[in-house]
Amino acid sequence: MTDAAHAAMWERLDLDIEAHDALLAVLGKFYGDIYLSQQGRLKGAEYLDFVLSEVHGLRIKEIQDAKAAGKKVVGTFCVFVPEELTLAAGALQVGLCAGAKAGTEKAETLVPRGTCDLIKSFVGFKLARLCPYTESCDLVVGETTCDGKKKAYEAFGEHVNMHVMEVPQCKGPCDVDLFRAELVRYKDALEALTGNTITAASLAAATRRVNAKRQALQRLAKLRAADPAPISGRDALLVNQISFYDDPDRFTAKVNELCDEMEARIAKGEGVAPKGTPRLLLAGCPMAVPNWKLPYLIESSGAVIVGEESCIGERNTRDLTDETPADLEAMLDALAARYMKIDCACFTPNDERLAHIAAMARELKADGVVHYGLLFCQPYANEAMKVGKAMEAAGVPYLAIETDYGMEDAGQLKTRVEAFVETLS
Ligand code: BJ8
Repeated sequence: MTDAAHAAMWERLDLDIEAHDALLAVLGKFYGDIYLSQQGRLKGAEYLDFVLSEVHGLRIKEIQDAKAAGKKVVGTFCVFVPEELTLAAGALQVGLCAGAKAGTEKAETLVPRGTCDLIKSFVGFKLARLCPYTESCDLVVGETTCDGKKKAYEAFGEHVNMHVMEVPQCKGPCDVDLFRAELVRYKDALEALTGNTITAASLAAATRRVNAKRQALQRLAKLRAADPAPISGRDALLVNQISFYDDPDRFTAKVNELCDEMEARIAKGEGVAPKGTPRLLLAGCPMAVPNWKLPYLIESSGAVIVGEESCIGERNTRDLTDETPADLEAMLDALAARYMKIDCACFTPNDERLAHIAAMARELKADGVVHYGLLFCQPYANEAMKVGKAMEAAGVPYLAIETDYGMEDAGQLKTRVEAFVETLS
């Protein structure tokens, strides 16, 4: 696509062209500094570079073409929204979580200042007309997870066509029933939006596609147990970030190709950092594109990240949906069972998350755990303390970091990370 074709498409989406150009320029520079400067990247990373370079270009064109062919586009902010149902209705699903400071002043006219940057970012991107994904959506799906999000959706819903799913806060049998009922309500909303009926056959096919994507990501996650690490944490995070935007089948094929290359690299004993480089597991809040600050600071401080315990990581890919049910009702049961395993900090109690972090640290041979909390995020700030105690009990060195999308604290964070890495060397 030419620059002129891109610009025409963005104009049709009513983006603020000047501000959008400035955003892409900053993003390009940031990506160059953080990604293209890496040594020993996999050949398959060229695909990641291409997708990122076209994240507001070719992928948006594909989405616009699909819309012109009659498809509907659904935007989401949370891994509780089942892509299986969206695909079964013949719609496209895209992640709208935003990982950059944008339109903050405008966002603070809709949500309080003391709101996490993830929320302010998606509100800011909308109000400042900067996100072609948001502008492509026919329906935006929110969810009642943390208080910040559920209240923000009330205000956000004045600007987009919105459906909010209720996610329970506990995991008893009545909570599973509640979420099962919410799946039916979402299914009804999708059918009304698309005019398509979700059948057992369409849901079975969609479940296989989504499972295949998660299996490819699981395969990649497991290969990171090798020492030396076959892929940088930055590239692995990018793979997970792209999973929310890319065409699911193409993405699955590309991740499997990347895994083939990683296996060949492991067989040769090669990696992105020398054997013995301190290995860290990153746990906590999700890191949406282009939130790469902390991974960059860690990997430029002499350590390598070997796993992400987050929704843009294993919390989203750990569990598959049972493919054995043959009728629609049993398939919805299977979906409810699968999604209610997600160990988001919005649940109480949420002790399984502590066990998952300890197991990941063990399996990935991590030398330490870094907990990332977004400033003003209560659920993960509370759990950061519990994770610290659990890691102490497990004898795993631990560092808790709270930060936002700004760069003001980068120097101070780097000093803390370097000191932590030093103790592991
Ligand atoms: S399932 S982690 S994607 S809710 S950082 S907005 S929690 S104040 S993102 Fe999440 Fe779904 Fe849970 Fe995952 Fe609130 Fe915290 Fe902000 Fe957060």
